[in-house]
Amino acid sequence: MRLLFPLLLALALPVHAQHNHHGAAAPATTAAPLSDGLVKKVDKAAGEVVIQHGQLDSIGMPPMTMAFGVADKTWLDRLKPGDKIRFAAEMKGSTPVVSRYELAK
Ligand SMILES: [Cu+2]
Repeated sequence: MRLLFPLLLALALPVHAQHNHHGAAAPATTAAPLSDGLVKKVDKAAGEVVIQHGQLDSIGMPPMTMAFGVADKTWLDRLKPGDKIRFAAEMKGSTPVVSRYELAK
């Protein structure tokens, strides 16, 4: 029993630390954090914007270039290829959607 306890403690600690880290990275009281993105293409007919994005923790995505829907279709008139944005993404059903964004300086 004396040997087992420290072993269990050692096994339990990393899990606990990970849990705390996750909680600190995504506080429940604030909106999804903004991630960096570069607008590659705007497709008004499809209602999509193709964004080269960084890590998106809100929808569990590694950096890549992909199409997103938009929460507000008027954004498709404002965004243009080459725009650097900071944006939040969320899943709407099975579609990743830009839920808000701001132009990056
Ligand atoms: Cu992606």
